Amino acid sequence: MSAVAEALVSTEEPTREILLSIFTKMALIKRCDEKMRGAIKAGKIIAPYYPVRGQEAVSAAMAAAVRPDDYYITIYRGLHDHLAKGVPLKELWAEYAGRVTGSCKGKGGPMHITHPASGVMVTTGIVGSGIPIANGLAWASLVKEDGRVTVTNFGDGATNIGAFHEALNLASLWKLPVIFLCQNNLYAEHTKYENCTAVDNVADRAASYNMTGVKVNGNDPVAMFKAARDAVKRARAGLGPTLIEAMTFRFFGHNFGDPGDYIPKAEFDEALTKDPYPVFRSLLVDHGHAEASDLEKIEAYIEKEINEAMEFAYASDYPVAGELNKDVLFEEVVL
Ligand SMILES: Cc1ncc(C[n+]2csc(CCOP(=O)(O)OP(=O)(O)O)c2C)c(N)n1
Ligand SMILES: [Mg+2]
Repeated sequence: MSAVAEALVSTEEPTREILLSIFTKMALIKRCDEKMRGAIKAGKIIAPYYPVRGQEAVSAAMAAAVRPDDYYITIYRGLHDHLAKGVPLKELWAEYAGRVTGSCKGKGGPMHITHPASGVMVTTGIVGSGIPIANGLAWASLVKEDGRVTVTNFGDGATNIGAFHEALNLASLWKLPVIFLCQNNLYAEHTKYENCTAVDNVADRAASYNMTGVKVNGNDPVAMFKAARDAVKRARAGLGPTLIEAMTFRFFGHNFGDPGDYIPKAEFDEALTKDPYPVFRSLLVDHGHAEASDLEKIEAYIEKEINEAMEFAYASDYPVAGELNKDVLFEEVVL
């Protein structure tokens, strides 16, 4: 890291307000994931779903470090990123349910959630494909001088795709305001990290591209927030991209229906002891940041909001066949 970049690294602790905003987002993500799995089981939602339970802290802390107008790209396992970045609950839930009131009018579904007003520009099911698109958004921000930062979220498996390497090289060369956020949950589908990746740490790959690489405990919201904040500062200061490797774990299978029985029991049990939600919840109370009753109020509010969003979604219509070819091409580009 250059001396200028190092000067931007801050040891300042996040304020109580930031901690509670991260907790609120984590609570929303956790409960939404639980309800989504319940809704699929009950046949209320018929869609592919990639559970996010266990990865709440990465998304919640990253989102606390960016501006509302910053850009996001994420993947099929994206519910946590969508919620953290602020896609409205009703539009999100309606899109999962394939209804006209969804963020993509019910035509995209969970694999393609897009909501420019909250900065979520692309959600993709093709592993690694969102990473170079982030460069395009970041390049646009440089040209337009809008000061925005683009965060692209992807898994550990995506770092073995060519597009990842090409994108990191170009982003570093052009000093693009991008944050490459690898959510390393140790598995790519059913394959363990070390069985498909030649380096011990994804973060080490940053060195090949003359870029800052940081490995962080993604289940620790404070550590994750600090790493995210530093990366955002570097990007906004014109110092270019950062690769963050956030270590985390997913507590359910790759997709809904996968029992995840390829994960050794000892590894799973060990990960459960580090479940970010209960750990952070206790920390907030133990360190005097909140009373348990404050957190219960937040959880009750979230429960109500999600229930309302579900009712809203299920009461909405499905798109009609005539909508099929609409919104496919955007013909006029206004710069
Ligand atoms: C280019 C491409 N190859 C393969 C797949 C099939 N596939 C879907 S998800 C996945 C695993 C990706 O793992 P990772 O990047 O670690 O993300 P995670 O699912 O763990 O969040 C694979 C191989 C795909 N969607 N796209
Ligand atoms: Mg993975």
